[in-house]
Order: sequence, then structure tokens, then C-alpha cells
Amino acid sequence: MVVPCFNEMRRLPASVAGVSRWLLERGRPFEVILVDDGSSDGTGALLRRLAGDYPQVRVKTLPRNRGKGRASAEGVHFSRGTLVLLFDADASMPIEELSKLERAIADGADIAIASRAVPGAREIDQPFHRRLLGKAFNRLVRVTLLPGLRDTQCGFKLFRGETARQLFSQLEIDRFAFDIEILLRARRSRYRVTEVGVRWLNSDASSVSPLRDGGRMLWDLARLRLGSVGRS
Ligand SMILES: Nc1nc2c(ncn2[C@@H]2O[C@H](COP(=O)(O)OP(=O)(O)O)[C@@H](O)[C@H]2O)c(=O)[nH]1
Ligand SMILES: [Mg+2]
Repeated sequence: MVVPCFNEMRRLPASVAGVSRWLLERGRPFEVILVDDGSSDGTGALLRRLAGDYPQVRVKTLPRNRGKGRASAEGVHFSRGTLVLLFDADASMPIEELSKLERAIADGADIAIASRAVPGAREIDQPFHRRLLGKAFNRLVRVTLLPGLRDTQCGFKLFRGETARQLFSQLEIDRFAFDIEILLRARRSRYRVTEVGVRWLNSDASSVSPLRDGGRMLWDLARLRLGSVGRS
């Protein structure tokens, strides 16, 4: 699994402990690739410590902050698994939900994305304004670029390994709209994408700023729609 990490001193240790425990108990081989996205809060040292504590953890470092998309692509590039999971540092999707995504891949999908907007999804403690913003953004994505998909933004997506490595090697969008570019490219390459309803916990305050990051996302959406990125 690949975890993009930007200033995650507070949230990451519990997340890594939780997923490692669950994955170890399952007994199948796994690796956890933590990518430090140019953090300024000591996350770098924390990641090195975690790599010492857990033999399954590997660390990659971006010298300056490049965005969740770029950090994810960097991690995927170094991945070796037959399956690759993208996982947010705050573990707002409980790792047990991975079984549902794996089932979707076993049933023939190339990519299984967690969703808060299809049957089976449950949101716990999501503040009203964030739910509204999320819904509006997803609607815009559905109307302009990805008809049929109801929630593209969950930080919990499972790919066949080769599919992930191929798609992410082409990624142009560095920040939070990268999921949309990846899913667009997946459609063009005729990969099968399945949306899977998951249980979802709102861990705590998001690190995404609606104004700055939201504005950038709209701009990237426009660039994707006009074809100035995401084509080559
Ligand atoms: N805010 C922010 N998050 C980043 C960046 N690069 C990587 N990330 C990671 O992207 C994920 C964003 O998750 P989170 O803050 O929970 O945002 P959410 O989408 O509102 O749940 C976390 O794993 C972050 O560490 C960045 O440049 N800015
Ligand atoms: Mg989150």
C-alpha cells in the first residue's frame, strides 16, 4: 500500500500501527510505502523511525511539497505488489474495508474505488458543510468528465499492480484532482472500475482547505475537461 504523507506527525503513527496489525494477522505478504511529501513538521524523521520499527515499511521522500497526486505517483512507482492500495494517512477508511475492494477485483475489476455515495456506504460524523461540498464536487465531476461515478475522492482505492504503475507513470496533475485524471485515463484504457460502498469515519479536521485546494481542484478539472492535461 502507498500512503502519501504531508505533515502527518499526529495522525500517522496510529494509522500505521492499525493497518500493520490487521495485515500481519491476515498473514499475506504486504509492504507499506510511506511517501513524505516535503513535510515541515518532523514527519521525515517519524517515517524513518517507523521504517525501523516495521520491516514492511519503506520510505520515499520528496524534498519539497509536491501535492497528494505527485506523492502518490512516487510511491506507486516504487511499489511491487500484484495489488496496490492507495491509503490516506488519517485512515478514515477502516482497513477492514479492504476485503470489499479485493472482492471487487476478484470479480473482474481492474480498479476498485471506495465510495461514500453508493449502497453500502456509511458516513460517520461527517460535518454537514463538508458533505455538501463533497457532493457538489462529485456532481460536477460526474456531469463534466466521469459520468456514472458517484464519488471519486476517497483516499482508499485498490488497483491491479500493473494497472496502477501504468496509470500513475502518466500522471500530470500533482494535487488533489489527480484521482480524476487517473480515473479518466483508466476509462480511456478500458480498465474496469468498480465503485464500492464503504464504512467511513471522519477522523478529524481535514488538511484540505476548501478555498485554496478547492480552487485548485476546479482549475485542474477545467484543464482536464479542455484536454490541456491528461491526454498524452
Ligand atoms: N493537505 C495535503 N495533504 C497531502 C499533501 N500531500 C499528500 N497529502 C496527503 O493526502 C491525504 C489527505 O488526507 P486528509 O487531510 O485526510 O484530507 P481529506 O481528503 O479531507 O480526508 C493525507 O494522507 C495527506 O498526508 C499536500 O500537499 N497537502
Ligand atoms: Mg481524511
